[in-house]
Amino acid sequence: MGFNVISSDEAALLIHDNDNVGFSGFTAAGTPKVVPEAIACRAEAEHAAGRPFRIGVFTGASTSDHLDGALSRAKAVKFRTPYQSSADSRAAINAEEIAYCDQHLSELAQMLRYGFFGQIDVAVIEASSVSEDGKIVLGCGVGIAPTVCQLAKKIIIELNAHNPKELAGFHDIYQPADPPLRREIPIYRPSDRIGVPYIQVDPSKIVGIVETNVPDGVKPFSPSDEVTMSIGRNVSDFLTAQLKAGLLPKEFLPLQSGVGNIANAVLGFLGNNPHIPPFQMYTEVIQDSVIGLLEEGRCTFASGCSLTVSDKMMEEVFRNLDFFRNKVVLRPGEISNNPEVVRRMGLITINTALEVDIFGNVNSTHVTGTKMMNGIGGSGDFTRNGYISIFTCPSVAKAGKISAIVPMVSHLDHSEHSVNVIITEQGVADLRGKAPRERAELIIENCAHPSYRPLLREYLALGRKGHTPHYLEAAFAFHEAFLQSGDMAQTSFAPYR
Ligand code: 0RQ
Repeated sequence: MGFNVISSDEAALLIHDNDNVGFSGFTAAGTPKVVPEAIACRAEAEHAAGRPFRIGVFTGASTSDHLDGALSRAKAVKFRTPYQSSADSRAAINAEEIAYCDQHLSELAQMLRYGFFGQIDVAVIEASSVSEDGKIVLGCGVGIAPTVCQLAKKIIIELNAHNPKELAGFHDIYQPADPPLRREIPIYRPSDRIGVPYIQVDPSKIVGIVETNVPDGVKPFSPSDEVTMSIGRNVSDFLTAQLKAGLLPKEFLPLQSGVGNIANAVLGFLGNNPHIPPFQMYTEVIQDSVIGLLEEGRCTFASGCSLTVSDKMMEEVFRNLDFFRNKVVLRPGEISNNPEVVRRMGLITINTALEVDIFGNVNSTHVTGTKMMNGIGGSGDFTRNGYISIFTCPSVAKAGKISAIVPMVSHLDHSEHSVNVIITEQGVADLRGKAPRERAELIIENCAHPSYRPLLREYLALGRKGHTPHYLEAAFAFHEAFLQSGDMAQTSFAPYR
């Protein structure tokens, strides 16, 4: 190979204080592993020598501890976008040590091309292979890799031998032209391929290849508990009823589901539901449960931005790459999450809320309005444009001391105008075509935990006459009670009566 093979420490020396660095990957899948850790060590050494060293970090979505964890602990991150889910990164963001821009995932690549975030100095890309003429075959996640490869002055490749060469053919790399020249994204079915299976770069930009052999390290799911199972069952029953009522086409519609245990349980129930025909997925993260559904033929095709499956499941996929090659496609985030495609294909979207207010507004990101949890991720890309947009969450958190259903959300990510259906373990509130007071009654009676229903009914009764019957002085009484006593159940509306 004509490229310079260098160590991760040598790669880290190619990155300078204040650089904007774009990384491949989406979740832990396809995220570089050894170069970010070497950058973290370099930052620590620079700080010990009394010199500044902090970079801007741009990724497709969340990463792994190799990246967000290591760089945050080393205090090496100045700016971060668009999404993270690392405890160390979260702590630094909430301590205001990292400036975090919580961004719709589908929009970041185009915003980088438009120049809204400044110059990308270096791209660090995990690859399965790279050819002399600059064709890069990625690992298991794509994210913003095509765009940062195009924009960066220098490209560092982490060539990960753990990825089999046969991953070639799984990716569909396509970048839309920018306005005013953009045409429609020509995807009409989840299985449509519109690009090429590699990223083409100018080989002279590749300044070094770092050889590795490290798995993505995705953790397996914890077994579903009763609450998660009930949410999964409620989603599945709701969609079956929609089919029976003729409100969904009889062949069903492509599904998007968020990440995590709830999404896993939902997919499990849909897979086992004989009333739901075999379906396709057009989603961002293809997780363990989807692999099982593909094998069983319950899911016939999965389009995503990453194969985020546990190491054990990944071995299964790697053993059967020929089976999966015709059933899976990995796309850049701006295509897997593209609002135009989501609207055209009519996706059933299922995402997770932290809290929901009685009028149907959703907070997916902030605890008590101030502390960032992870970020909006792709939930907004899908919710605003889906055929039916569903939000799920347990009705209470922290052993019942927090109600997920509140009078007014303490932060707004998805407004009542975009949210169609709320589903908790208690039941379903179908908000379509309902006025605010009707929505409130449905959410309180069907979704709130029984122990919080009297308080929520009391708030609604307090509300002033108007289209949306809020009582602003008391709108955050649940949150204030939690901040003061650690328990939302201590809320009292007596002062407002
Ligand atoms: O706390 O971790 O201390 O136990 O929040 O909650 O119920 O385990 O659910 O892991 O799915 O996370 C919204 C954060 C939910 C996530 C969110 C506490 C709760 C627990 C986690 P512990 P659960 P999850 C996909 C698309 C972004 C939007 C999206 C998320 C912890 O799903 O980031 O869907 N979504 N993006 O106890 C305070 C409340 C709470 C609360 C729960 N109201 N107040 N704490 N918790 N409700 C992502 C991508 O784009 C890749």
